[in-house]
Amino acid sequence: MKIAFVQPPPRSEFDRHWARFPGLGIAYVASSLRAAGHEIELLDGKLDELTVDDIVARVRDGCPGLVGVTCMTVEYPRAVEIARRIKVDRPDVPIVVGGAHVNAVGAQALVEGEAFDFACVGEGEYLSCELADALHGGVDPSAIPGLVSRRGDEIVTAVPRSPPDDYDALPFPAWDLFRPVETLPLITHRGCPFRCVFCSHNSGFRPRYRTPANVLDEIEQIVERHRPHRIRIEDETFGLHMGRTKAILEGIIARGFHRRIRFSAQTRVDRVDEEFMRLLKEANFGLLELGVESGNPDVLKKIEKGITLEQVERAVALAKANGLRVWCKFILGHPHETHETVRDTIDFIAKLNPHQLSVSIMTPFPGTPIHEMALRGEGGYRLLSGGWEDFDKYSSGVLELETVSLGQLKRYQIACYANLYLRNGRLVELARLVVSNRAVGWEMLRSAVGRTVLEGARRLRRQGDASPRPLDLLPDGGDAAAEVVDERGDRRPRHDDVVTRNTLRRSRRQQQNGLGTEGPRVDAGRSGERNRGRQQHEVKEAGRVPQVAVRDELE
Ligand code: B12
Ligand code: SF4
Repeated sequence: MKIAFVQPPPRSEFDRHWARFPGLGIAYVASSLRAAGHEIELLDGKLDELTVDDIVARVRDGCPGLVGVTCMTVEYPRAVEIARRIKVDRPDVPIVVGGAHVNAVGAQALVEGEAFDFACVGEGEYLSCELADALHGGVDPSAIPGLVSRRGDEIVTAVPRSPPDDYDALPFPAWDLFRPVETLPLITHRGCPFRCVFCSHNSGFRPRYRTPANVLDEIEQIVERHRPHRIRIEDETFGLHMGRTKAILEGIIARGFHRRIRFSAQTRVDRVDEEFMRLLKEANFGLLELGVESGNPDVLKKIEKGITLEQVERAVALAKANGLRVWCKFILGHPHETHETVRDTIDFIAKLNPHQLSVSIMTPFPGTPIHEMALRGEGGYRLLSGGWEDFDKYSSGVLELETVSLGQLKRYQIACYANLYLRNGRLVELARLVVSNRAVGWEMLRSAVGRTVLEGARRLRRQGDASPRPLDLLPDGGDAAAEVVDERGDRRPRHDDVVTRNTLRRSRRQQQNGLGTEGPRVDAGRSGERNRGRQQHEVKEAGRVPQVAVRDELE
């Protein structure tokens, strides 16, 4: 069967910044499908700069028997738009959606995306082959584990899919389908057992490993066939199983890959030691990414990061002493964050003086404890937007705190970067950074200024009144302390802040469709295998469209 895979095009400068990295998930799914005898056409809106129109035209002309779309949360609205447009020309072509967003929301991906016929919840290598075979053979695919299917007005969720038993058995990602790039991703294990409250756990909690020999064979294939400048190890924590990690590093050195290609990786500051750093350097890992998140010890405890500031300082010092470049990543807007804790972070960044820095704003990705806190107004949070397109953690407009407004968070975000370079006398580097990232920098600045002006205007209008209080956004009708405020430039706020009763509106839509409103709660529980199972089971039992947990497109 001919299958078209769609990578949605970028929407913003922030998206464009990431668009140079190819998608590992679809590269894996495509290679499994190809190994099973299917023909793959890649429609890459990022690397090939295809527009939505281009993608729709290519599907119309190419007549695939199945279209697969991948998306993270921020990309989901774009994915929905593409599917809807494809269905206008080709109502007969089945469309399956997968990726981090779908793994988190499950059946809801079909509730909100009416043009999707199927959703893949979990890993897609085997599921996609089973789906393609079923469709090819005219068999009903709805019992395929991990699959959510639309059957008329009904959404059917099959039992959850367990991850593969043997990751060494998967064919290597199909990079030949992609345009050649400077950096290719590689993953040596999936799953992270830690419990940071903001993390999506897209690959689940239980770590599943490939053998070092299998990883090294993939590196060899990449070096021989695709010749990128760098391999970026995408493991969430490269040092998770240190014995195995060191075996991979020693293998890289023993097989001479370190002389042919550069590497980078990310890990936790508590999963490093002197020997690991030395091996990284020897194996030609130029850059080590470390998730630090906050410069305040109490905040680190609240977010269950499980690390201390001392461990951070030690890891950064060890990396620098071994000649590695260090890239530290922070988040502003943690639960109960205050101006003081943010200032601690700003100071800590300057003290650490990493070579590279990323500072994002807390974004409540579905399936995370932060998402649930935001919905309930816990942690001092106020939910500002329910639109998935706002779920970009660098330009995020989704959350603010009662104590620190979004405008302030955005200004602090810029201050973190400025302070790092200015306080450490790195003026030339700062100038270079500003020039080379001017599009993203400009968008960041524009967004901070825009939000600050908006907040100033609101304060004047309100003359000190509090924002309208939360409505029952949770599907169980509970007293959710959350509000949805439309602040996007193209639409006018209804009152001071627009509070949207999306459940009400959705209920109305469901009533019109004769589906009733008392569906089970599909809460965006953690995307770990256990909760995924619970969600799906509930939907299946009720056999009808579930109520939706939160968001809305703010008509
Ligand atoms: C590599 C990576 C990137 C890379 C490459 C992204 C890419 N296009 O693949 C880069 C650096 C570009 C990146 C960028 C971003 N990322 Co990122 N990234 C990751 C990381 C570390 C690994 C992803 C990966 O390759 N996993 C391994 C593969 C095998 O798994 P997979 O992608 O889920 O794919 C499997 C299934 O989902 C499924 N599948 C996927 N697509 C499809 C499609 C079909 C049709 C089917 C059937 C199945 C299927 O099958 C695949 C194989 O099993 C994850 C963390 C993680 N563990 O997932 C974060 C993660 C995916 N990223 C995340 C985020 C938030 C982002 C950003 C949005 C950050 C931001 N700016 O806010 C940007 C995206 C910008 C944009 N618009 O593109 C979040 C996503 C959360 C969410 N709900 O959206 C994650 C989960 C990190 C986290 N812990 O929160 N990212
Ligand atoms: S943030 Fe990193 S360490 Fe924490 S749970 Fe997520 S992947 Fe694991």
